[in-house]
Amino acid sequence: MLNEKIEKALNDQINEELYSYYIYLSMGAYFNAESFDGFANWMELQAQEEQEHAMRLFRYVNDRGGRVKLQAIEEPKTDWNSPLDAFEDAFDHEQYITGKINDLVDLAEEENDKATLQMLDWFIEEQVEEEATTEAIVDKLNMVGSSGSGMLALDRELGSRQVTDEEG
Ligand code: OFO
Repeated sequence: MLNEKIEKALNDQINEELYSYYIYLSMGAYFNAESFDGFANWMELQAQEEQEHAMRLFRYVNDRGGRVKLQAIEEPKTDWNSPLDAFEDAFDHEQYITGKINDLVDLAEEENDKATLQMLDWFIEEQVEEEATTEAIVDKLNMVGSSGSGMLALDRELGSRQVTDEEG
């Protein structure tokens, strides 16, 4: 059985993950509108991953006899100045989410909830990957700068992202 504090914190994290889904979907819509189909593809797959993160927590709360209570999802930003601006926001967002996961770990330690700690191990690892991936794209966009051909090549590269078994 989950204690109330942990249950509330996990419900808040479900909301954070659904907001992540929303913000990446919104970035996907922005890229679609700007005809960057590859960037849009990458963001849509990223959004799907975030939905799966929310569902992992959703299932865990249910498995532990807790009660999932969905909350309103904050309206995401809809426009960015450039692909770099959007990916900088994505990298910042992932660092914010890492902080939230770390707070959850601290709470689970305080409450001596070993099952929650074990479940969160997956998220700790996932956040390392999420930060590394978004930071790498920010670095590439900085390298490309204002080069049109560089931007097209990067758009093509991100367009090749596919759903893999490790994702989610
Ligand atoms: Fe759920 O990892 Fe990104 O936000």
